[in-house]
Amino acid sequence: MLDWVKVNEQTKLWIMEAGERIRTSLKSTLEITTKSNKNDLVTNVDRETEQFFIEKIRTTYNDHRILGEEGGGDKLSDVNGIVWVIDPIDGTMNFVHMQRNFTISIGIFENGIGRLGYIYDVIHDELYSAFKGHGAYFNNKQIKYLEEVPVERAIVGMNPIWLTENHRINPKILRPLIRDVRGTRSYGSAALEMGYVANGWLDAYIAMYLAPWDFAAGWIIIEELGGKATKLNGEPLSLLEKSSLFVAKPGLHEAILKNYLQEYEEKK
Ligand code: 2AM
Ligand code: CA
Repeated sequence: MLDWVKVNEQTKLWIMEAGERIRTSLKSTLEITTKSNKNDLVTNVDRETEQFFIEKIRTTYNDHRILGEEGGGDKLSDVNGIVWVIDPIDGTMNFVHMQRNFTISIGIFENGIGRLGYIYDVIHDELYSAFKGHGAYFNNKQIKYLEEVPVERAIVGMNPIWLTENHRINPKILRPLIRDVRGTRSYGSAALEMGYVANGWLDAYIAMYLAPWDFAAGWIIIEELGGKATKLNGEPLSLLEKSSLFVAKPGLHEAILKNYLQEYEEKK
C-alpha cells in the first residue's frame, strides 16, 4: 500500500526544489516559443521543470503514470492506478511578462479520485495544498471550510477574452452575472485563481477552456474545503478532456448555476 503521508512530504520537498530552480532561472534569459497560437507560450523552464518532476516520479514510483502539459509524461486513455497531473508552470504568460503570479500545479489521483493537490506560487513562496480527508492548507496552516456567500457579495475570477474573439460563451449569458456580483478579477493563472478561492480571496472562478493540468490540483483542494469544481453546465470534470471550469464556494455554486448558467452549452 502506498504511504500517502510519505508521498505528501516527498512531493512538497520536490516542489520547493523546483521552485528554487525556477527562481534562479529568472536570472538568465528565457527561451520563449509558442504552441497552439501566438499567445500560447512555452519556455525552456516549463519543459525543464516538467522533466525534473518526471525524473523524480519515475525513479521513486515506477508504476505511477504522469499527465503533463509539456508532453513528457504518458498518453492516458483511462485514469486507473496512480496518476500525477502536472503543470510545471501555470500562467506561463505571467511568468514571461511579469515574472510573478505563476504556479507549479500538481494533482495526484488514485483511480480518478484526488488524493493530494498542490498549487505553489513560486515568487510569493506560498503553497496551497490538500490531503484528501485530512484538510487543505496554506503554507502548512489549515484552511477553514469555505463559507457560503450570496451572489451580490461575491468576487469572481474570470478572463474577458472569452467574451470577445473566441466566442466560447454568449456574452448575454455572463452579462447578468457580471452585473450582479460585487466584482470580477483576472489573474492569468487558473491554478492560482483556484488557490485564491480556497483561501477565500475569491468566491468563484470561471474559465471557458482549460486542460486537466490547469485544474487538477485546485479541484482536489477546493473539494477538500467543501467547495465545488465542475464544468460550467454543472457536469463533473474529467482528467481525460479539456473543458470549461466553474469553481465556487458551497451555495454560491448552486445559485450561479441555477440563476445565470441555465442557457450555457458546453462546446467540445
Ligand atoms: P498555462 O499558462 O499553463 O498555459 C490563463 O488564463 C490560464 O489559461 C492559465 O491557467 C493557462 O495555463 C490557461 N491556458 C492558456 N492557454 C490555454 C489553452 N490553449 N488550453 C488550456 N488552457 C490554457
Ligand atoms: Ca503550463
